[in-house]
Amino acid sequence: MTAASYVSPDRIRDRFSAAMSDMYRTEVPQYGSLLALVDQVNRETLDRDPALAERLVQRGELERLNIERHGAIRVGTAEELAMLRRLFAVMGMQPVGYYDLSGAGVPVHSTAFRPVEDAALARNPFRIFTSLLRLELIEDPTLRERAAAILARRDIFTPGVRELIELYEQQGGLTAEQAARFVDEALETFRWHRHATVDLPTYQALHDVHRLIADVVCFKGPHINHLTPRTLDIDEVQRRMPESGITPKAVIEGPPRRRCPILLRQTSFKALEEPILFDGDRPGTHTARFGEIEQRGIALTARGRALYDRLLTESRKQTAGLENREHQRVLEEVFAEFPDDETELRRQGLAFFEYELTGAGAATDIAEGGDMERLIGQGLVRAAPITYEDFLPVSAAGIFQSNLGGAETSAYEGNSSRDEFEAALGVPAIDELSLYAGREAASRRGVSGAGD
Ligand code: OOG
Ligand code: NI
Repeated sequence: MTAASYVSPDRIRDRFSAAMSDMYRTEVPQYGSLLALVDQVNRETLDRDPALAERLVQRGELERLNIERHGAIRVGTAEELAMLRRLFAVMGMQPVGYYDLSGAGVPVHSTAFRPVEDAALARNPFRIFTSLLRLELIEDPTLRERAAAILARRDIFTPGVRELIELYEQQGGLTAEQAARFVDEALETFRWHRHATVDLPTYQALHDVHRLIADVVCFKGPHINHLTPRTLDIDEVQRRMPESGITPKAVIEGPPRRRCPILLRQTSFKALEEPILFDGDRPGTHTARFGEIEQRGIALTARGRALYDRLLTESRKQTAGLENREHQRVLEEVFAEFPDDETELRRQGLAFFEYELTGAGAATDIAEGGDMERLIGQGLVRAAPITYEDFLPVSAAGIFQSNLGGAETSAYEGNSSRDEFEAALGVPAIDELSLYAGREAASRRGVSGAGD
């Protein structure tokens, strides 16, 4: 078998993401309504703003917009996380970033499995925010051991997917038939299970410590808990959600609305209370699955990120308890300090850009080490913002909390443990900033090396 006869990981990811979306649409009809609303608002936004449409086409992002999704799952053990890493690798997805949510009262730490190469991102940037439960944060030792014992009994992977993952690793690829089977088998891990694996008192005891713990421990697998489309106007979708019969969470997470969007803005609708069956077919309910939308902006450098973090912290003192409109108004005031102009973002080294020669630039001999801003001013080079492909810990905590009904707590503060997370994962999580920096640096070389 030659490499050419294997299906590319990009193709497998694309199919898997579509299959996951179909499955979630059947399982959670509100997700279908949200997709329709996002699609409608995206169309209107593009009609209203042809310059935005043009920029998206140039960056190859218009095509990916309609298929772009991120989802989230939560697992219970190091073995589960390590196997997931191998599963996602079949689809060209690697662990990027480390998110510690314990400081926000959520007993998990997380990474995002996603493609990293430009071409793969352009094809389908499908990402899965993956959290590992930190059982060590359960104080009661009896309950902690009980949770660990329950988790030790389950296998969240089908025998078929285990075989196919091994086959992929041995062969270096999957044939069309194997890839099709892989998609079907892998999907099983993310499916909803109506039967809990425990009795009601056990569920209740775990739920009383933290609803998230019950969600991770009491089921056969890590059901996908949301799947998120990307919108071009999150404020408008939030405003219209009630008209589609969807109740949004109180406020939009992340930075305020800006002329040059930065990082990531997110909002979600409340998790559904769904009927389940405990041991002995005793009926009950569980609340875990919800819907979310996101709007993506430019990736920030370490310096830009530090400014974002500082302003966000400052704003949080003032926005506590405000409804969305006031919340946004205060955020905008505080973020007035963050330059909202591409030239300034570049000059101050706050955000990442990709540089390329214009037609005129390609026809000119450009000296190496030339000043980029001058070349841009002369119309020889074009700078395009690099889109942020990752997540934000404070926002993620806000999404978790709005769905767990938990009040903010600092119960688990000071417990960051990247080393332990990476030991469980089996590899280091890739540093997201290095990916953006690498992309920017390569584009700079492309510009100055063009005449060589
Ligand atoms: C994940 C919540 C975080 C995001 O987009 O930041 C998240 C979860 O609830 O499992 O999805
Ligand atoms: Ni999400």
